[in-house]
Amino acid sequence: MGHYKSNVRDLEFNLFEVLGVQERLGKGVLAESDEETARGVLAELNKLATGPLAESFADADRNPPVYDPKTFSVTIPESFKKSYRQLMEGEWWRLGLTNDLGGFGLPPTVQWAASELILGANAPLFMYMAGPNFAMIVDKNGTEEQKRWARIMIDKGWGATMVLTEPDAGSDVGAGRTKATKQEDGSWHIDGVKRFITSAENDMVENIMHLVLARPEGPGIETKPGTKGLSLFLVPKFHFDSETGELGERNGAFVTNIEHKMGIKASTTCELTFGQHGTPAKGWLLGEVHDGIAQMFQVIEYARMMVGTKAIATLSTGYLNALEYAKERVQGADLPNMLNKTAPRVTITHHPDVRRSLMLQKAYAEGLRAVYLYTASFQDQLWTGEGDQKVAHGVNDLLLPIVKGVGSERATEQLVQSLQTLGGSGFLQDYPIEQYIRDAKIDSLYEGTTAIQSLDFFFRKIVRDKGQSLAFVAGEITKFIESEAGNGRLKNERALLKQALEDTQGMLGSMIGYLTASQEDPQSINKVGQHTVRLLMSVGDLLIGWQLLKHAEVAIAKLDAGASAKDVPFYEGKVAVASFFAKNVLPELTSRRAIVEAADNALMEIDEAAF
Ligand code: ST9
Ligand code: FAD
Repeated sequence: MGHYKSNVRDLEFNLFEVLGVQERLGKGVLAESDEETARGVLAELNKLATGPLAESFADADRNPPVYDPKTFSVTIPESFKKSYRQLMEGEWWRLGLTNDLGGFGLPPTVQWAASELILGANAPLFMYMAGPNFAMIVDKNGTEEQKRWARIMIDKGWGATMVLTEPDAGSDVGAGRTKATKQEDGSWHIDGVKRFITSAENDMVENIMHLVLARPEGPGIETKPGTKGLSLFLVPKFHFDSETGELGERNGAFVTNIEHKMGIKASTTCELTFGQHGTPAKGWLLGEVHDGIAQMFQVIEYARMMVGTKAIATLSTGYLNALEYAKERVQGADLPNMLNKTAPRVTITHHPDVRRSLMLQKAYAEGLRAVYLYTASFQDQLWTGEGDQKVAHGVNDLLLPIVKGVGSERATEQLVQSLQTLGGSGFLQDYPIEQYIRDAKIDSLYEGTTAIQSLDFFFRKIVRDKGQSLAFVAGEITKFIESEAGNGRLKNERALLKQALEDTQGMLGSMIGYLTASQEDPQSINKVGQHTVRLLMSVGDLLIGWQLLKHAEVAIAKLDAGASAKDVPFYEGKVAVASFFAKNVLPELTSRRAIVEAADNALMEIDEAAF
């Protein structure tokens, strides 16, 4: 068996027993798919993920890609190439595409559930495979000619990259200095150095299309500072025939270094230099409009969902590996027998602290899976055009920083607990968890750090939205609290959820107060900034608690109706984990609220020397 332990049962539970995705299938753009097709996709991909895709996971970590500065090229390890070939031959790159571009006709919920399997087995494979997804952005925003390029990118399986970051422009993308100068033939010459660019070089694809943010300049062009002054350029590694896609000369975008990293070593992280090695780096303005940051955010929104799902996928396999180990590892006696030196030794699942930790890992793994699939259910509405599009748009936007920010933070935190479950063995490379921790840490950093997610969440997704999307979600939670969910068995838990909702609303109320006060006292906004991550994580816990209880409601109904012997432990686990989370985590929100309500600016007044 490979390292990857998937959870298809839980994916199917979310899709078909909770979200009712099957009701959407068979109509409109989803006319070609039904429940059986969706289940079939998960089953087939699961075989590939747990087998051939997972196979190169450790090898590509121990024998990472090698960079050759003489040729600006990278050699990917053979084991990884083999996994990649199998993924491409299975045509899994069609998963996220719209029908007109050759997609499978599946909704985002099913796409993301399927993606979890690839991301959990070997995430860098998913990233290298993203070229066709990037082509969708080219198709959506491009000129007629660029739409043809999009088809070529897909047909030829080209790679693609998102190119924002520079040495002095990370979180602050608007500080980017890479410039673009218009040429007489309508193309642009790009000049600058970008860093940390994922998949910018590899020897698995014949060409790579870089989507580059640069600042246009030249006669008649108004140079604007910040992100609003950036435009998005298509810069291919090799020039190509616009009709046939046949490759031409090498373009002047060269990978001049790759980073040596803590994890996801199979994924190349490249310094990408434009126009500084004797060959101009030619680019073409996407759609012939200067709207770079908004266009790039179409990519970023997808990528943030992907990063969150990657983190959650890794957390889930970490938990399942820890669980398997715990069920077999015999150590010590039951606590009630602790003084009896001859008492029978038991598996560590008998120890209360191991149980506590495993149940918390399960809660975050399954709760966060529910949150990302709930988010995807709004993407389904956008995909099919059904339902209130304004609400779907707003709620999806609201939840993305939760999926990405909370998903990555909790994954990192709980994976450390998964390792702990294995004791000293967890520290060894004989088990996958140490690599999971190394590979998942990046998820709280790229695509906007957690602090950036929290600022986005508060200022853009709540304040700028006038709280409308948040009010919609709070309304859904309230309906659940006021329902009879659980047939009399979730009363206490629903009361705990009610308190958690009030606590989060209290936190938010205080922060809005600090923001309003900043009109008179500009420093007051720093009180908001000290607590945006706390708010993000708290809303995350609230949503997890709610989703787990919704799952418990479904599970109780199934148990009451007489579930099969195989399903009974699954449903009992759903009830247990929801109750555990409500009792053990949700009450923490009360103290977090008190902290926010008592906020002052003492932290901001401390002299730097005192740190
Ligand atoms: C990276 C890659 O880290 C890591 C992994 C790569 C894996 C690649 C492969 C997989 C991906 C495949 C994707 C394929 C695509 C498929 C698509 C299919 C459909 N939402 O607040 P302002 C926009 S890459 C939407 O003033 P500042 C908006 O236009 C590096 N739009 O910002 C706005 O204008 P307006 C990642 C948003 O203060 C404008 O920006 N780096 C959002 O100027 C200005 O907004 C980062 O993520 C949003 N949430 O700049 C950078 N927010 O207001 C992190 C902004 O008029 N830093 N816009 O609407 C930030 O996000 C900063 O907050 C900042 C601040 C740069 C936006
Ligand atoms: P900084 O922005 O310098 O942040 C440092 C610290 O300060 C962080 O803790 C951050 O949260 C905090 N901070 C910064 N600003 C604020 C603020 N305003 N408020 C509160 N806290 C703040 N980029 C691409 O363009 N394309 C890619 O494909 C890509 N892939 C990557 C792959 C890897 C492996 C890595 C490591 C990075 C990749 N990146 C990529 C870059 C990545 O998106 C950035 O590293 C990230 O956006 C953070 O920028 P930074 O590293 O410069 O950190």
